[in-house]
Amino acid sequence: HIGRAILAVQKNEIRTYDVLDGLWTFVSETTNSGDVGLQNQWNAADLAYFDNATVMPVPSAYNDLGTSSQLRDHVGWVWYEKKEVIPLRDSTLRHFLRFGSVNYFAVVFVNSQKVATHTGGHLPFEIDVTSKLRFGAENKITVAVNNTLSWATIPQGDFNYMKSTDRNVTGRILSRTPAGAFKDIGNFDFFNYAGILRSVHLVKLPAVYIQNIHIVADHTGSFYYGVAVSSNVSDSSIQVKIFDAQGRQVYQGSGSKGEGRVDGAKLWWPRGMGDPNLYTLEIAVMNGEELQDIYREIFGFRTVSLTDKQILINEKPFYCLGFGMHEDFELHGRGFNPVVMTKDLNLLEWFGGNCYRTSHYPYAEERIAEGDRRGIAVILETPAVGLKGFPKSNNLLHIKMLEDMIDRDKNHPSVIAWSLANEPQTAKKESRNYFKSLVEAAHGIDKTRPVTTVYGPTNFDNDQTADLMDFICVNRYYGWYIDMGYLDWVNQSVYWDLSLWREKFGKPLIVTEYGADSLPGLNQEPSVDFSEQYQNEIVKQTHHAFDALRRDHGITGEMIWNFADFMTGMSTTRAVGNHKGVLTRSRQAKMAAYTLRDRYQSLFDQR
Ligand code: GCB
Repeated sequence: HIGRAILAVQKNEIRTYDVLDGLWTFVSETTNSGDVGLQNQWNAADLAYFDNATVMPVPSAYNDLGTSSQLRDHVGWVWYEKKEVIPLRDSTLRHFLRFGSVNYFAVVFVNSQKVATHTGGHLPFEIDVTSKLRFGAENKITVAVNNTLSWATIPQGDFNYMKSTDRNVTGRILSRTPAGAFKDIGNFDFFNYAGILRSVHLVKLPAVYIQNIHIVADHTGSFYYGVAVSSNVSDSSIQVKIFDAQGRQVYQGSGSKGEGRVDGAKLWWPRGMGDPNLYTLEIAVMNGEELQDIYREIFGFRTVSLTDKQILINEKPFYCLGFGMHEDFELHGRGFNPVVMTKDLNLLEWFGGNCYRTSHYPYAEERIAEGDRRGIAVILETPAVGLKGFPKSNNLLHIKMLEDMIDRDKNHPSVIAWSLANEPQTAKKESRNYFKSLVEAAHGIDKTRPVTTVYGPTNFDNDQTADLMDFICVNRYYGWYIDMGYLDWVNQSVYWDLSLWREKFGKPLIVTEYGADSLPGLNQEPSVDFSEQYQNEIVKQTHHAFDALRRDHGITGEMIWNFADFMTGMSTTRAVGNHKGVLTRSRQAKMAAYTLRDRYQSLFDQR
């Protein structure tokens, strides 16, 4: 019933879809209520008549849209319901319900019947619901969503009932916490936004339809492709064309796989190295003269390769001037919003940036496609942030998420690498086999992109996995988590630490995080922590180290943490979220933004 959603939705002469975004009926169970809704078959009821029924926009996180801390901090099930009339004229089409991202666990019902369950946020999934629909009538789509995190989820969280702290006080038993109290703490530094976070589509396809397309095109103009069709069709019925950006046909062929060459292919380059030239691969499935299905996939001719020091794009050194980011904004949280995406990417270009990492989960498909068009390189990361334990069951789930991610984004020229995880506890011996299997899985399905992991808690001498990676990413916070206040040590410490990683592994290295919190308008001269000046000085000092590393050892990129302030759970080190943004959460520049912009623009010009 359920499959990874591979191809992005597309409207064309054969394909169409309904967008199911908008206001859905919404009911929240009480926090951690067990499975009350499932047990009482709320899927068979009409949620709109529930006492606590309200509406919730899709796509959006629900957390910040209410007025109670209960909804914001909710742990457990919430229910969404949407009624949709499906036209009779569509009854010959196959219908797929496609979710861009539901965080974390989803149970989907159509007309009260369970059609699928799905585990994990940030990646799309689709369900063939054709046989469950009533054509020419109203249909009810119900989604139960659970955001509980545990050691078995990815990312991992610590779900714990509070241990008994009963004390006998002069004959009376007193407990510190109320009966049934528990904590669910995500093992990561961002708010666990939940709900239906990306668009929902009802995709309408013909009986015989294109399921998957893979295209690999390199800097010499050579390419090969593969097409999967839902039922067996003859090779001659699959027609293949390639068009350039002006719509001129540059290749024609047929068959479910093939290879060829486009003479004089214009290459895809990241910003600053050339134009991000794109091509269109058109796959048509014919039944004699009749067109059965057609799909147009955007791709680019480009090669990613490595030396011992550098990432090369089209055989030229690529230096990443980048950002760690988040999908995060006021009110809708991690819910997709094209307004925020557009502002973010425009600002990234304003800085002179050419690259970002999808810290700490795969970002929306729309954003990756914009990277293709703008020439912004992307390191795509799985949702595995902060792994502490490495059991087999997590490994299988992690591999599935990695494969789903690669299958979704394999044709994007802007995606230059796969990041397996952020800051796993890879000093543990058992992490080695765990990561070995991930590297093999990624290489097994995509031989054209390097694989990396972002290291934080480990060092060059105790990490058990870094040698398995094609290149290495390291997060370092000298002057903040280490040696707070000693700004004049930062340069030397950063140089010392990263040169050791470089020397030991002899692989390209990107510094994927460095930085400091600052509260906008908090000014202190001489600087103290949380002032704009302090953040600005850390950034400058770290840049001195980067210049020396570039000169002596070679590094292949730098990424500030973070592009913008973002929401987190409550903790003593966070004041209404993490303030390491060089932009505020509403995307206004702090002092350090100008330092970063000067640097990125001058390095950008030098290339
Ligand atoms: C890190 C994490 C990132 C945090 C950051 C911080 O190393 O990768 O998720 O937000 O540090 O600010 O502590």
